[in-house]
Amino acid sequence: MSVLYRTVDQVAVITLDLAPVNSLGLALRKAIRDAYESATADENIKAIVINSSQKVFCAGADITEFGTEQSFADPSLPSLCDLIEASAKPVVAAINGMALGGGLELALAADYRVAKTGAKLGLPEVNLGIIPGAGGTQRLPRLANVNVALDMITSGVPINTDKAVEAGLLDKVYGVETDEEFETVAIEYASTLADLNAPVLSCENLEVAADSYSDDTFSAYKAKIAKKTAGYYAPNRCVDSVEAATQLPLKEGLQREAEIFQDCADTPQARAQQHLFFAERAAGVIPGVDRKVPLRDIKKVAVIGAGTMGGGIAMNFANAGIPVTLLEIKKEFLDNGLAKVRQNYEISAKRGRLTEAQVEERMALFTGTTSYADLADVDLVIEAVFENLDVKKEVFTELDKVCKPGCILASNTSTLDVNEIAEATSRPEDVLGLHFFSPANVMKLLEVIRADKTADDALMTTLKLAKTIKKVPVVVGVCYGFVGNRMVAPYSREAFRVILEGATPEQSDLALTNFGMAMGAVSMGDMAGIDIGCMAAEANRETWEDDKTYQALQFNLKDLGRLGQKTGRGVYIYEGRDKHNDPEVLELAKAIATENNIEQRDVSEQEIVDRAILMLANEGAKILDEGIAYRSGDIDLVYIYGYGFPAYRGGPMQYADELGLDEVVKRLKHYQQSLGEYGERWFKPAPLLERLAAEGKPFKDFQKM
Ligand code: T1G
Repeated sequence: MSVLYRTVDQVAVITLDLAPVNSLGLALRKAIRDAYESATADENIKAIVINSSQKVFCAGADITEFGTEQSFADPSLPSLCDLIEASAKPVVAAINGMALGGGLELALAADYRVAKTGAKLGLPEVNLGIIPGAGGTQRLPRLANVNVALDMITSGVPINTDKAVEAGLLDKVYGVETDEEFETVAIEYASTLADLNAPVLSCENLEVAADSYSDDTFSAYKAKIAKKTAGYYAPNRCVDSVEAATQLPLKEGLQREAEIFQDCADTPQARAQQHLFFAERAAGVIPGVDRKVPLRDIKKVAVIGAGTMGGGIAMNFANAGIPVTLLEIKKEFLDNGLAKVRQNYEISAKRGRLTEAQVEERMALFTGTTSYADLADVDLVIEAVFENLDVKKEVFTELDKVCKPGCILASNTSTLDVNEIAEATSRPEDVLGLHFFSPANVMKLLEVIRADKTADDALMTTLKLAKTIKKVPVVVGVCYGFVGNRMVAPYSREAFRVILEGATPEQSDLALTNFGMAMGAVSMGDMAGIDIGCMAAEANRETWEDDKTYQALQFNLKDLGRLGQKTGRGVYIYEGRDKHNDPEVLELAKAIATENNIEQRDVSEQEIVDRAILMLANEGAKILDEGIAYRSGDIDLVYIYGYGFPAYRGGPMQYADELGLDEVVKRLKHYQQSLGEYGERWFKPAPLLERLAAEGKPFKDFQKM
């Protein structure tokens, strides 16, 4: 059953009982309607309570139904809310936990709302590229006010019970321990309401508080969120729908909301963001590994190397309340590392993100040492030393000697072979890679490198730990650059190559930022360091040395000592935070072009986007085919959370799926021909891409094992 129904002292209790989150699919909607109609038809029933048997109250509409007829099949969620709102008997929504999306809308249609301490109320539809579509944009501004509605609906961020009471969305909050106690007090409250003939409320009789908005409220609000929501379609539509609540009676407002909902629902952005919702959850499923494998206990962590990466990595654990030991070979380096960590926390405190007390609490979780012997009782060690295989092997040999059995030994390497590192120990089953992205305490992506002998429980333990430290973990296989850095090579190659062909660095960057990338590849190269990019290319020379123009501009700049931001000059000239084009670089590019018979021309924005972005998808196809990533959604998560790919496009693989793989092949083949020898060399469609395109299948249908 998806709904439990019982009566207690003339109060009907309708309990949503569909694990794990009471998602409001058609079956549950029907069950709620049937139970509700039984309660309204029963003359002995004087009030109705709607509550939940799950840890959440309700997670809203069933997202798996989106795009199917079931999503709107009768009773649709809007019609169910209208039915509840029309009740002649008082209906109390008893919110025990998260009430999100349609779950909150159901509660807003009730006459009264009570909550258990710790519950949260939110309308996160905007994160799925849509707007609340079951009355949220019409009832919330009426029950609370325009500002509360705009903030909740355009941000998608839930509010706690204090804020909900303040906004007028909750009538009571109970600090009871158990759901049983909560149900009892909710029933008593409903019974009292009925006995007192408390009014049965309907938003139909409610106007939006006139003093909570003015003529320019909505245009001003759009301007206020413009920077944060740049490129996204749904946030402004959320504002439009809330505005309709101030202009139309409820019935017409609900119709307007439905129109705007539909306008958002069938868009690439909505499909992209819903794809990412499921991709994040699917990334935790590792083929052939039992999700319920007993996990190792991680109580204490150590990080080897107190540099920028090591310190940042360690902060993640302290932030989660996990004691962390920082090890450095020299006391001076250790002290510098700990001072840098404290400085980072103090900057957060200055910005109001932390209190001074919290800074001290977190620093108290740090211990520093220069002796490996102090790592004897830790449960996980993360090595973040110099990116050199021999150095890393030495560290792992030492760790193998001192760390207790079962301690997980992880390398933060960004490119090296984790299998070789594992072989430097007597316990390869305990070894894996944890590739953090700089700044390690900020970037959410964590590539978890599963080596050939990594034990399942070690792998699943790190996936759970990643969530504890608020990272988005993606399991990847062993190859040069794993997934993210391997794909960034051809992407960046194209972004620089177009400069040799006549585009300016600014045009290259602008094409990609207009596409939605957080930063263009040329600026990213300057920020990471031109020498770093050259070093990575050198490590892979055998893959490109037949192309004399490969990273030619970067190698020249490196030889000129122009290493990017850190030296004030790279591709661009840097004056403080300002960045300027440099005519010298254009001259250098032209000289390289002439030397290599590259004809300079105007390169369109679309061509730059096609070449760089479709190179990501093409390399991603190879990665899928080699089993380095389990599914295309995993690759998308890497690019969304590690490389600033816009979520409203869903990631490089989703973007290719949305274009259609046959179109992707067509465009790659166009460049294969139009770019002469260079095109022939670099634009061959990956075999898996061609295969799926021929079968008319998207990347998302492919899973290697
Ligand atoms: N629909 C379908 N499945 C859902 C779901 C949903 N709304 N929410 C969660 N799941 C699945 C999820 O995929 C996972 O499945 C399992 O439940 C546990 O989820 C008209 C149209 C509630 C905070 O956006 O934010 O209402 O991987 O791992 O960490 O206006 O789930 O086990 O197979 O996330 O405890 C708006 C989405 C919908 C809320 C719980 N609602 N969910 O987090 O568990 S649109 C949302 C969440 C809407 C109306 C509109 C979280 C959670 P599996 P989980 P959790």
